[in-house]
Amino acid sequence: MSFFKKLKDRLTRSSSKLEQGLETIVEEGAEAAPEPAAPPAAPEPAPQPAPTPAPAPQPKPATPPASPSEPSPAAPAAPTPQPEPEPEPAPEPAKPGLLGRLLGRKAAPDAPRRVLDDEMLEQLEDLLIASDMGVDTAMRVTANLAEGRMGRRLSVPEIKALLAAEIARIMEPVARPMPLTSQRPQVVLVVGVNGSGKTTTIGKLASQFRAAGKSVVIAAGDTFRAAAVEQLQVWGDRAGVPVMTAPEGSDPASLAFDAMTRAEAERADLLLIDTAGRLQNRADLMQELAKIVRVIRKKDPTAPHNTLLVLDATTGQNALSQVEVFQKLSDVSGLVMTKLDGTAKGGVLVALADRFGLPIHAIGVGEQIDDLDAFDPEEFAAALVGADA
Ligand SMILES: Nc1nc2c(ncn2[C@@H]2O[C@H](COP(=O)(O)OP(=O)(O)OP(=O)(O)O)[C@@H](O)[C@H]2O)c(=O)[nH]1
Ligand SMILES: [Mg+2]
Repeated sequence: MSFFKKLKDRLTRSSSKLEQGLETIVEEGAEAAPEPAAPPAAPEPAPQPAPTPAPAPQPKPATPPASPSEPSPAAPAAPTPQPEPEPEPAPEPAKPGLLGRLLGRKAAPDAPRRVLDDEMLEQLEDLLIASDMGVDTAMRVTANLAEGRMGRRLSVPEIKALLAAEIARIMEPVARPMPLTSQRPQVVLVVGVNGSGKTTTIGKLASQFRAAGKSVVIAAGDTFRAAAVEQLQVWGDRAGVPVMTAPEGSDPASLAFDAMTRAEAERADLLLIDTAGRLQNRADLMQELAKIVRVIRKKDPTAPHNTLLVLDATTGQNALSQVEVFQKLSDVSGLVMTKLDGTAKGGVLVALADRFGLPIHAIGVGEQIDDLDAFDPEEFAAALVGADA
């Protein structure tokens, strides 16, 4: 099953809530008879002032969690249509972007339509806020959607397409796989609150990197909870990756140091360090993370090369404050969002992208190894609003 299909199937708590809301909004103000004259809001030459600088020209390899030069197995290198550098508003249908593709599909001609007015915009905004997109982002999305379209009659599929295009545009700049560096080992520190999915994500990443031919060492740096170590060992056994452990309650920094020593001795490509999410207080957590960093820097002053913050989508808006907190505690270089299955708060990812601009490396939609994949903005946007990609 393609990851998009999985994402779409599993993001339904978010998408069906949005979908139902859209249907209600449109039906509520729908016009009695479909005017034959009214052209279905065609993908007019994007009227937006395109505040985002044309998505960087770097080609985006559709590789999952990381961007190795070699393809990683979990990403069957799906060709990602690049948002073509838009030429002057083309007189003729240029290559359709997401919006064009979505709108290009035949909408039922007699689908209910509603004239876009202020009241409808406000309702759309509320709907987006209810999906945990946050007030600022919801306002921005609806404002851009409205640009040049006030007074037009829109159907649900058209609104979905417009929303998806707008969301994809916000997320495009942050969709970046975890960069793979030439350092050996490349040290990846994984942080996040208790239960966000750090250990599971490390297990999935280790398996995927392993399958891509990388040598990996895991440091079970959560010495707080014995179960965490066992959990990692299960993942490690499955993936054939060594897991360095230490007795419960021992110093995670010294474990990290030992793991670093081993990873260096074995010339491992990657060292993934798990950390505890639950500590008595923030100061303790900060101290613990700082000590881990200090110690591994004795071995490699440039480490850690990545600090991944793992966020649980079901916490909704709370994820925003977690980013703020962890940016103070550590040098967060990228995000992984887990548990997008099972939440009606998927919009929070849009808010995160809009607010922080931190790279989103991967998203998790379940508990199995291949339930983690690179973040693709168009697919995510389509899945979130319940459209086909
Ligand atoms: N449905 C779903 N569950 C997930 C996902 N990622 C992780 N989980 C589950 O979330 C729970 C917590 O995951 P952990 O990986 O233990 O989280 P953690 O951050 O290591 O937690 P602590 O070690 O307590 O700080 C586990 O039951 C995982 O199976 C996901 O993408 N989807
Ligand atoms: Mg854990």
